[in-house]
Amino acid sequence: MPADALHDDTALATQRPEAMDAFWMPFTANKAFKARPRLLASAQGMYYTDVDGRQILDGCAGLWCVNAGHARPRIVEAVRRQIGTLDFAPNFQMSSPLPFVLAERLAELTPGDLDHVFFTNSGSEAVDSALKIALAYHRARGEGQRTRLIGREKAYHGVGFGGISVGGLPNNRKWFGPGLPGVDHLRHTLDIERNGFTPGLPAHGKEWAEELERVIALHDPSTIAAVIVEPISGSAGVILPPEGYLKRIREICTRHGIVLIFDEVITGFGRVGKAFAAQRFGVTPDIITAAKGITNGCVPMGAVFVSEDIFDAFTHGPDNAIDLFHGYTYSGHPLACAAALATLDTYAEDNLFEQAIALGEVWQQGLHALKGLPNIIDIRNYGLIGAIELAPRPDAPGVRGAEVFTRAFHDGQLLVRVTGDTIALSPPLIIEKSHIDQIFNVLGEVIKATA
Ligand code: PXG
Repeated sequence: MPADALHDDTALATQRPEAMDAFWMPFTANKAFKARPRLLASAQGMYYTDVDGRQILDGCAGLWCVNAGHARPRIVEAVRRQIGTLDFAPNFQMSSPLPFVLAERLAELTPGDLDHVFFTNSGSEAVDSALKIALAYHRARGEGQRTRLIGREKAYHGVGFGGISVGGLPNNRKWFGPGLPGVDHLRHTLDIERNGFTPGLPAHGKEWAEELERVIALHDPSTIAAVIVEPISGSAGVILPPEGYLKRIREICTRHGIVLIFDEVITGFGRVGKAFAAQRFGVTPDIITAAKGITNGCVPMGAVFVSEDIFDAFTHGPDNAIDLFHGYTYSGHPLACAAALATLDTYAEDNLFEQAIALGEVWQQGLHALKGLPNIIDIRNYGLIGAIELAPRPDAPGVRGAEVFTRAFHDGQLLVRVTGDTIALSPPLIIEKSHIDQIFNVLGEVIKATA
């Protein structure tokens, strides 16, 4: 038998599989999915093609990650070439050229002096790495009593034990025991009553930043290591920072010597019109976590960017002492580095970081034109992010949202994200006006058709 008859990759990847039992799908209602699967076979630009040959408009850049659109030639070629050149290289006391080249390139994009990069393979790992770095930083400076971490309600910081501990989504926490000790939470900033249907940043809610002073005082400032926030919460259904809120959080952290971490896994790499949301909001944290768009989603990679001050705290030991007892087999993987470098080139060539501002107005208008359709209780947007919040059915929260999501896919050939009863949108940054019209036409029809 010829070798390719044994293993025809194209056929395997593009046809409905014979059995679907063994793959335990993440964050999925496995029974419902397997009863009516949605299987994507290929992708190009703004569109997926599913296994039935239907074109599906990608309204969420895969999972908030394919910011440059699918199958960009430069990225495809770079990964193809890299795997045949150097498939793996260890990064513990060894390395290869690529992570150094990539780190320098990334440091040019980050705000302030966040010029040192620790590589991970996902956003969850980036978050857990950032929390560990914050704790170790204080200890390295002789402030080892700073062990408390502060997150927020409704936050999503991935699924590691650190991430779910500082995260604020009850379903992601309640199944898994008590989590890290010494964690406290601020309230979230969603306030539909005061801010409902506001285009862009909400006007009300800056005062919630003052809660941080209260929580810090309760525990004593000298015990707090870090505060972690998503500049915009994505997974909880797009929760925006009220005007002035992040600046205030920054001021309070600075006053008390607390490390401020921005989790930019979603907001990084052009999603809001700059490389990072920190730059768009004019607030510089001490650490940024990133992932997703760093490789345009095509090879897993995450990163932690740290300030000069934090990095310096680790470099005072003898030259042969390991400065951080932390790392992953695949930190700085050559394939991910090659993908990331080609991704950064693609972003630059096409000026993609500017798109979310250039198209922001059209996006905002299209989205807010849905106001008035049945069951819509709020619409939120910033950069190329959007959310439509639907009223939950009294007896069945989440079902209306799930129906809109499945109808959009099966009837409207549109991929969106759903979380509870909120439809979230984050299209590739190569989106054009015609796609924007298509997204909101389909969603309008689907929402009208969903009781
Ligand atoms: N932090 C933030 C802010 C995220 O949005 C993570 C950390 C974890 O990244 P990894 O790579 O470990 O998944 C995320 C991930 C959704 C959705 O539809 C969002 C994420 C992942 C899956 C689905 O909202 N964000």
